Amino acid sequence: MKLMVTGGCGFIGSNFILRMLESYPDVRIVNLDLLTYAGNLENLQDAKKYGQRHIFVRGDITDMDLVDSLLQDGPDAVINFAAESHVDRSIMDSSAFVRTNVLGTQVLLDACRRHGVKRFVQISTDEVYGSLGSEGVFTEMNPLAPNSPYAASKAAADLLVRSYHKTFGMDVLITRCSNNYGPFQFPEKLIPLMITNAVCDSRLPVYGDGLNVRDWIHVQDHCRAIDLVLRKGSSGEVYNIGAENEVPNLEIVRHILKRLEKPESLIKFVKDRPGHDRRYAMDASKLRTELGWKPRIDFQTGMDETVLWYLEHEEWWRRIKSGQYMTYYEEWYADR
Ligand code: NAD
Ligand code: TDX
Repeated sequence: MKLMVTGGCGFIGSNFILRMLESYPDVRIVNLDLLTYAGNLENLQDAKKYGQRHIFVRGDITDMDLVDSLLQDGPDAVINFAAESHVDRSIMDSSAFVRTNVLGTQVLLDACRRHGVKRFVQISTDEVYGSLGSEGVFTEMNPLAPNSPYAASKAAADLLVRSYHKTFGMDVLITRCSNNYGPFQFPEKLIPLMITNAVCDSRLPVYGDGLNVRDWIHVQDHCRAIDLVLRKGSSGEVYNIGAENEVPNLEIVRHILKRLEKPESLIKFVKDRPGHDRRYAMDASKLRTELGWKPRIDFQTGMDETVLWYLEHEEWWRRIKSGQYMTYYEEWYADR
């Protein structure tokens, strides 16, 4: 099987590439990634042992000529992970989000059509459904009601993908997953931010009252679900992915501090994120019943391994948490 993966140097894309290379000896992957601040080739060190089965191309998914040239020899499928993915950054400036997440998806869809690519998988998010109160869960039938510029750009991309199925009969699938955690997550996101700040005895900035709820899933369980959807999903369908694991933010932060034997006095309640979604909870029963997926990594074990991974890969995140990252950090957290 020949695949083109976009955004394969990011957190989830790199985990997916490593999983596919390891699981299927006949899989060959072209990885198109712009290496923005969030992309890191070091995430794919372990791909070196697979030689030419993984080919990295630095480039932009909005670059139509480049995408066309890469699709000349017709991969079997394109899996689109490439995105601007951080909600807070989309609040500071949404232009890159619209460019990559919306325009980039359109460029990929058109190129796939021109070159007769058999399958297109769009990696989307639970955030397109908006926010829940204390009750209920998101099913695939929920209306799209995004609240952040990031979520709005992902919802727009989902609608474009859907339209290429309805209008052109393209074989497309959309996966919508809840919050991921695990190795190689960029330390701007809640879990790695709190782990790395705690190691440095820096403050842990908790937004609002800390009682917003996210539904956490280990990145490897997410990647297994994408693999199943790619191979067995029904064309035109949307699949929710989630592990039924709702946790308030403050509980996660306290758990990390306890695990690292750091004091709770490091917690700093800061000004809330504007438009902060209160609660996400995914109903993934379609994926479970139709494709036989279920999560394998329980949260306690997954978190222990993740904290250990960040402790053992201090060089990886210390390099990231310098330079350009600090400029963002100081700007976003200045009045928080
Ligand atoms: P990430 O920010 O870690 O990685 C994004 C990757 O895309 C980076 O390697 C970056 O260099 C690349 N990229 C950005 N713009 C590009 C462009 N114009 N052309 C080519 N490459 C570009 O993101 P992630 O957390 O790995 O998320 C991957 C996908 O999964 C995203 O589409 C995101 O919306 C979705 N998702 C993420 C989560 C989560 O919890 N992280 C949950 C559900 C869905
Ligand atoms: O400093 C912080 N303090 C804090 O309290 C940060 C960075 C976050 N938070 C809160 C906000 C959220 O309630 O923690 C929760 C998780 O925040 P993020 O890690 O930024 O994730 P979230 O906004 O939930 O979005 C994530 O899940 C869905 C990913 O970043 C998206 O790419 C994915 O689509």
